[in-house]
Amino acid sequence: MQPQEVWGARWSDCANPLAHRYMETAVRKQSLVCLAADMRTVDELVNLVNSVGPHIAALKTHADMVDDFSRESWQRLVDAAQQHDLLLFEDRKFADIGKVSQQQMAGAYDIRSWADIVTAHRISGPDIVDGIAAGWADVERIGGVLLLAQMSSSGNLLNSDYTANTIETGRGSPHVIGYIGNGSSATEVAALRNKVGTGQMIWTPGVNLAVGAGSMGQRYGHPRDAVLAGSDSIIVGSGIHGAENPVAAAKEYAEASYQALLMRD
Ligand code: S5P
Repeated sequence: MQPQEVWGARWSDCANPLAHRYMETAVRKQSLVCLAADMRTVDELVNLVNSVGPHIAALKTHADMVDDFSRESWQRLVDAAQQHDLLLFEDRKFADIGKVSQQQMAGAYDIRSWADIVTAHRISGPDIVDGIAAGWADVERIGGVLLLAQMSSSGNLLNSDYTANTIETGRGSPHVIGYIGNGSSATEVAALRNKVGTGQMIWTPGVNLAVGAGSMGQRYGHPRDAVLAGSDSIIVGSGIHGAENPVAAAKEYAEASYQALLMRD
């Protein structure tokens, strides 16, 4: 099947080329899984990506939790992501003023040079998006921002007014490819989709085949329910890297998410 048949309005209405790249990869691999590769060493990261790579459509990192991060060691992960046709998504959750965010795209991690997607909070004001985009422009690259419109953790402060303001910031921005939604609640994802419309993506953490409470306030919903409610990518961490057999787990999440996409109107 062609991506436009599978994705319908999402394909035709999402203008951003990065969104199309993700959607094409997802169809080719029959997976909406973004792997949250929360590992502490580059070796572990590269091994995990090389084993589950065929079953995932994007790769999310937290570079600042990696003990042996260096520009040289990280290049091995960037190469692995490229080999598996994965957009590389640094979950930096920027939250400072625009000009500081621009500088934080550089620095020791030099996120601007290798990340295709980053996350940002809306809390400091709408200019954070321009700051991040300026960071990419400094190295003549273009990337996409996912704004945190909801969170999966219990007790978070992102209420529905905040969500509405976040969508207002992102709507029509050439730099905002979509939003992070709360995958643990199909009701919240559906409400977010309703506000966002069809023109931008929603990526959802807080999904696990074992639904319920996770550790330290994390909450989990079923990947199928998140996708049916309007999620375009399920962000899965421990469900895959914490499984006894990560490859088998990645296949299960891929199948659950892709079947749900095919069922979605
Ligand atoms: O609200 C959020 C937003 C994000 S990006 N809740 C989250 O859990 N995340 C991220 O998703 C978090 O940083 C982690 O990398 C991943 C969830 O991991 P899991 O092990 O709970 O699946």
